[in-house]
Amino acid sequence: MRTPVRLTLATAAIGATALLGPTAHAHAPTSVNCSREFCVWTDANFKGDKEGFDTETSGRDLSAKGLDMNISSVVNRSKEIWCLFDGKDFKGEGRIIPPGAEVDYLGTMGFNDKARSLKACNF
Ligand SMILES: [Ca+2]
Repeated sequence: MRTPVRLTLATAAIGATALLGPTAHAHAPTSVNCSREFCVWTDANFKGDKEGFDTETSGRDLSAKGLDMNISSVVNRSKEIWCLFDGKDFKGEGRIIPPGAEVDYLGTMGFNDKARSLKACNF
């Protein structure tokens, strides 16, 4: 009886992988809606890999998402102020991204590929 059970489990795993399809990214796909939340891209002009954040998924460790020192554009469609930091754990030099801001190239703020952590920050 054990062998048929194992075969069933293996089939289920393969099915789940196939469902992700060729466009799946290496990191887990975001569940954040970029029309309402804070989103970042690895390239300028909102291109490249995308990741969304809400106040519960603030990126203390951006390296886990492959974003460490790689973010080049951001959009803040949340109602909160977001802050980018060039150090881990919200330390170092920072940049403020107010609600409604669309920054197509962080280099204009002197911050291209510099962010190592980010969060919604209230002053
Ligand atoms: Ca980049």
